Amino acid sequence: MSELSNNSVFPQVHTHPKNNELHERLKKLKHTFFSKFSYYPDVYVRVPGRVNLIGEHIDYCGYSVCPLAIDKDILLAAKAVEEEPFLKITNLDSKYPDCIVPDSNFVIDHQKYGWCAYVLCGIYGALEKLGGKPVSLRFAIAGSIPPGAGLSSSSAVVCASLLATTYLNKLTLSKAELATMSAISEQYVGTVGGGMDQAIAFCATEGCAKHIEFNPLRTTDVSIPGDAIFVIADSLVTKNKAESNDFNTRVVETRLVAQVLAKRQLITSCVDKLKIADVQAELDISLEKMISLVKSTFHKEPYTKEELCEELAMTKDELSKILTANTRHLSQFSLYQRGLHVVEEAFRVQKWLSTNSVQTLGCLMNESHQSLRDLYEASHPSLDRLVSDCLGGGALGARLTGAGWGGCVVAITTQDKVDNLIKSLAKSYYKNYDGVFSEVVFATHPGRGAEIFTSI
Ligand code: NG1
Ligand code: MG
Repeated sequence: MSELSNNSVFPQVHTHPKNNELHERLKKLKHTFFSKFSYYPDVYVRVPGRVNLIGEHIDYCGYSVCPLAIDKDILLAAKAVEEEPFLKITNLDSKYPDCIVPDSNFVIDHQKYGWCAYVLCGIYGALEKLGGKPVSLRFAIAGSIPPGAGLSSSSAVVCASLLATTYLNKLTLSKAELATMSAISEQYVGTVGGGMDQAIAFCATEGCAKHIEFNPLRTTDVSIPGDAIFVIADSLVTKNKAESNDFNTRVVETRLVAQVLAKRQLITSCVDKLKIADVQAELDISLEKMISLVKSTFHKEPYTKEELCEELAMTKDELSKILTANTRHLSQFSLYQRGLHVVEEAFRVQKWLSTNSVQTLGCLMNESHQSLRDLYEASHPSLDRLVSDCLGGGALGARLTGAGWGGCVVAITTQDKVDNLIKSLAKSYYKNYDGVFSEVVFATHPGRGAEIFTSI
């Protein structure tokens, strides 16, 4: 078994996993596959979930982020077959119903396909790259990433599906290409996310966090300083991003921030999907200057469509092109708050990369959470309570991770204090919780990126 370098091309096939627990899970998947489809898989892929340490809600603005891969993952066993229907999918967890897709001209519809829409996104992304007729596919999936918890279970499914489909269709691609394709194809589910989740899924290095930069995608190992340990705690509030417009609302508000800044600063190359980082690059100024610029450009009251049309010298139809299908009806946009969060959070990433002090990292995480709560309005009362319980339990910092509105928090502590933090959470936030505690609160070990196995 080996890892894939960023520019290395698939297939780089590993025979079987060295890790026993993983081997056992893959064997179980193999047998389920056989009992379902009456033949054995050709290939197995494993794609990890992630926790984002700092840099939240800024990847889709073009700014860099710093996640690490966790050891919870999505496993997918796959086989190419010469028969109809085009696709059959099964999941080891019976909560997720099987799905059959007759031919490869499917339309991705989250309402119709439910969880399988994410599998279809990955297949669709791979088919876009493929000339000619694709092979029919049989997939069996098993996941250990809690869904809707901000640990990127959806992206892991998309990446696993895209990777298996490209492999079975004999496409040879680099990790960066696979990550970029997966990020684009996940958008077919209707949310206009950035590329963080797919980039860490493919490019993670064991033992390190990653600094991920976009346009073009670049990843650099970030060593975790001193004896720092990150603990993940699930608020148990789930959020399905594809079923609400909260996420896309934030994305379009940041696009509007970019448009207004560009207009005021007389930037002429204004495209519909202009990002805040593009404006900064055009102006060639520092993040400190961007922070002042946002503060001096926007008023704190929400902007109406009429005001934006006037500000941008646009018609309502032109303004609509900047919005998404599920945000076109909105009448108010909080530009000051969203813009300020983005540039200050990008600045926190910069400071994060230049410090080795665990205390400073903790402060940056606390500031990030406050900003996500107050400026970005992406928190939830339960997340705020969990963050405060983490700090009460001795963490040096804690923040919501992932898109928010539910899901997990990530806390930073040191090796000697990790047990006390976890015990204290058991007595505070989780005192009435009767599920498996170790599944909802756990220390992370930065894990490997996506892998392919051929013999189980
Ligand atoms: P979640 O909802 O946690 O999977 C989303 C986006 C990321 C990033 C974060 C917020 C997708 C697939 N993922 O993650 O790109 O924008 O929110 O930092 O849309
Ligand atoms: Mg997700």
